[in-house]
Amino acid sequence: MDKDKNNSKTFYITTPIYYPSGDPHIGHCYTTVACDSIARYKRMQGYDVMFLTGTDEHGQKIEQKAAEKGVTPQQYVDEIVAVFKKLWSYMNISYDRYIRTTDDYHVESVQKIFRELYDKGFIYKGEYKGKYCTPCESFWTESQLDENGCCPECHRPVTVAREEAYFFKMAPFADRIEKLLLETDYLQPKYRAQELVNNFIKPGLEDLCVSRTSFTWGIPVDFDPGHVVYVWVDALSNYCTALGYKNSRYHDYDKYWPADVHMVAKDIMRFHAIIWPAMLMALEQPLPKHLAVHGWITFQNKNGEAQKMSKSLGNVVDPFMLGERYGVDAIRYHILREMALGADSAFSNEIMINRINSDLANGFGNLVSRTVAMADKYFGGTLPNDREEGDFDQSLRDCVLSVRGKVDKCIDETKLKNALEEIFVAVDRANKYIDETEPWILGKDESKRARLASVLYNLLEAIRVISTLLSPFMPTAMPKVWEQIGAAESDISYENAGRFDVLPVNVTVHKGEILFPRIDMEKEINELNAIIEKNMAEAKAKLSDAEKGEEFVPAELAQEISIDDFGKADLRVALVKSCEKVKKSKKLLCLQLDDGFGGRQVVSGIAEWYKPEDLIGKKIIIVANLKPAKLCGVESQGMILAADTPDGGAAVVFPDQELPCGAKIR
Ligand code: ME8
Repeated sequence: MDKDKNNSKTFYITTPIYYPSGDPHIGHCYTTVACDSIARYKRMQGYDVMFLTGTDEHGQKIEQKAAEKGVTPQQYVDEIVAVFKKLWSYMNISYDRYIRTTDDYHVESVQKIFRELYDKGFIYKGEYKGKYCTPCESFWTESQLDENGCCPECHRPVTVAREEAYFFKMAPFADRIEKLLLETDYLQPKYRAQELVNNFIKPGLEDLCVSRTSFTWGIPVDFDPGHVVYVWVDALSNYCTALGYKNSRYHDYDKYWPADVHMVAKDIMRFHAIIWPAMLMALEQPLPKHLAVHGWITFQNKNGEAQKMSKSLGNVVDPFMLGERYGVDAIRYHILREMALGADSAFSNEIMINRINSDLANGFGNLVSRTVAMADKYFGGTLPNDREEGDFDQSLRDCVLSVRGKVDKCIDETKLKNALEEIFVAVDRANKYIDETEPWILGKDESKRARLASVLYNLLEAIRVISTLLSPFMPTAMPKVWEQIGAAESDISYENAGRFDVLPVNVTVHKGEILFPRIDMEKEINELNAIIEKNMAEAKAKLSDAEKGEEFVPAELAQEISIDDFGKADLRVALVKSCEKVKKSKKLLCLQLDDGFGGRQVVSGIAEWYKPEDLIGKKIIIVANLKPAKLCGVESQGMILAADTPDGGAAVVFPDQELPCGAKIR
């Protein structure tokens, strides 16, 4: 079935529907800003675009969170959905439709979908027994669990679940899905296809549990009370129901389906790459054209390590706060420019500020302000009619006019980082053109006025093309650029981004505010670090012991040993007499100890978590009979005991401080 295009080109793009189980963060922003930029670009190209986002509001996790807060699940999700919508409006997200899985029309459609799959024999009743991860709302088979027997996605412990349930048969679709993944360009990036086939299809696709009886916050299976539809059938259907599939709320299904792009992060790739196509095959509906999978935005802590963003660690980057400080477009630019399709990207305040300063303040912002200021200074704002072509003009034009085609290709491949890189090649070329043509020297010579006018006009034209192509990515700032360079609305179009000599010959510029002010790195970093540290401390204090346990996944237990084996380790109490950092190492401290046997020196990799003064005068525990070793050239006679902490750090074990030095620990 082909889209009914009504003589116009259509384009349908979706974000995942997000769980309203906590406030949105910079990770949610990434997918949404990326889809928004593509949607805006496609609109600019003349497509009739449908851009869908929304919230996935059912499931056990929401039910539990609402109960903890003492509100109904509906009240709970209503409150958080309002924050999501506020953020999207703040980030200038131009979605065309917002679906909530609690909307009546969606509920109606999902019930019909469930029944159709049942009537066709693809859904049957059985008993589910398996490993279930509550936070991820996912069942896993034994072979899929991680090396610690935990959830392969979030690495938290799983529970054994057994209950009557409906199942969706996957086997009939295995061959077609394998072909879809390996032989078409459905999955982007393609290299993930083989991994999916090896991990899930080759071992034999298992039937999918599609109903639950252990909680009630879900869409009821209308022909079997007590069962609610298991989240993935409910959630994935949203992409169709939002267009009016099996409901009468909307009537755009024939127009927009199949989707051109579903964009998701790798955590939910499996569901979109295998289960969703299988459901559509069973319903005899066309398959989406592309599934674009990106990596995680992790948080880079001050030791440079990447951490998962987690509310309970307090390291969740708040997009409202960043937008207030640096402007929404600078944030949009930064996250799009850093994230390569497929790979993870660590969010770092330093990288963000460097990026804003170098690309936006010094690169593009400076290009605009210098050009406008010179047009103002030398011609009172309005360029004269005289022109004189010169060296470098053609090279500037060629470079600027080559950008649109390259960006088109990147957009079609959902490679937004590359699209921005291509545009910034033209920004650099234009800045170089200023250095080459030296307009400040031309300005001193009355006989060079025509040449100066040409140089400034060419720069204004370059800025017009660049800002048009940047506008889908930075929709708030670019209209301010157009105002400054004197571009009329008709000058700013996709067609005109492929042409030069569009602005009127005697265009008038208007000096305006600085588009992207330079950020004082040191001051900002100190302030941002203080905010994060405060959040982390608050989050830690807020956690109940149970939650701390939930976050922390202990390392796997080592192989069993005998008491004799243990007896071989000689553990002793020792006093830290002095301590200093090992030169040339960020991680090592060198400790001088009183071990009750004349003293010794131990080197320990705890400098990231302890300053020397935290340890001096404290009693600790050492492995006293460990063979000496050299660390960074410094001899270590033994090691000190420390425990893993939930945030990936180490905590030194302090014994009773009254114990004498040399006391043996058994
Ligand atoms: O999975 N980095 O919802 P969800 C990058 N309801 N992207 C991130 C991110 C991060 N740190 N954190 C979240 C669900 N995302 C289901 C989806 S779809 C039918 C149902 C983005 O709220 C990313 O797009 O956990 C990821 O796929 C999505 O949020 C998951 O959001």
